[in-house]
Amino acid sequence: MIDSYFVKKGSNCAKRKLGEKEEKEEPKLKAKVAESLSNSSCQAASNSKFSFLDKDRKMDLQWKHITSENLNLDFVQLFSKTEADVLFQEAEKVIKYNEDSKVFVHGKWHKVPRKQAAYGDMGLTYSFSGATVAAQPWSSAPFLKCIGDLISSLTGGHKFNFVLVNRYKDGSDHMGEHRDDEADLVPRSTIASVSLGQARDFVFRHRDARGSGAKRKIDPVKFELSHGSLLMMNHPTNVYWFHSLPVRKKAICPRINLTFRQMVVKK
Ligand SMILES: O=C(O)CCC(=O)C(=O)O
Repeated sequence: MIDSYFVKKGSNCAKRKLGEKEEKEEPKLKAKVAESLSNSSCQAASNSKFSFLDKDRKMDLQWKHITSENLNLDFVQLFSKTEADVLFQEAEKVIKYNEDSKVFVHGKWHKVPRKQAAYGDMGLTYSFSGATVAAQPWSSAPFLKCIGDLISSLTGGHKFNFVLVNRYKDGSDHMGEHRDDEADLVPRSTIASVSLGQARDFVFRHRDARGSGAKRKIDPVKFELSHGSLLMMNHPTNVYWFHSLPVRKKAICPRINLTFRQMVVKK
């Protein structure tokens, strides 16, 4: 159970008790937000603290297209620092993480070196490396639905029915090299990855250029995922490229990553 969240003070993270400030400052606003976000389609009122998630909002975004052989990515700073802070704090308040998640990798069970949760349409699950994560309803964290809807609207209609949430408490938490190529995902669908909190390096490595038995030399593609950024991983990236979030001991603040996905709906 999370009872506090981190705020950035200069280059440090400071811990704040949940509700400490907002309860005193804006109880009316809080009630309004809860009301406006109480169903599963995003209904953030224009005067709420989530008004910047309005999917009809006009945004002047500076997209960067990142390519290499069969790598197809689009990157943008989607949210301002203030907006990303609001989202980070909301995530710290409402997201309920699964306890003690384990994955089966290289013939052994491993404790997941981060925390995980998922939200989405009713009944959806995501299975990878022997683990299955079930979606909690959008209504338990309605701002997530709003973020997904905003991304759909900004990117010409990619549909998302599921979001996987990964929380890295600091730079020792990480994600190993993998591809998102599970059968649960709609083939060729784009994955939209939103980063909140501590900036972390992200690395793509071509499948033919991994490890000591690499068949070819292809440079890895590395960049930083900043607070409030959006990375669109388009087909065929996940066929040819593995990605990872490596350990970074100097990263002292928590980070939350949201990957919006289109899952196959099983009849
Ligand atoms: O935290 C991240 O940015 C990595 C997320 C990721 O690789 C995944 O969800 O498959």
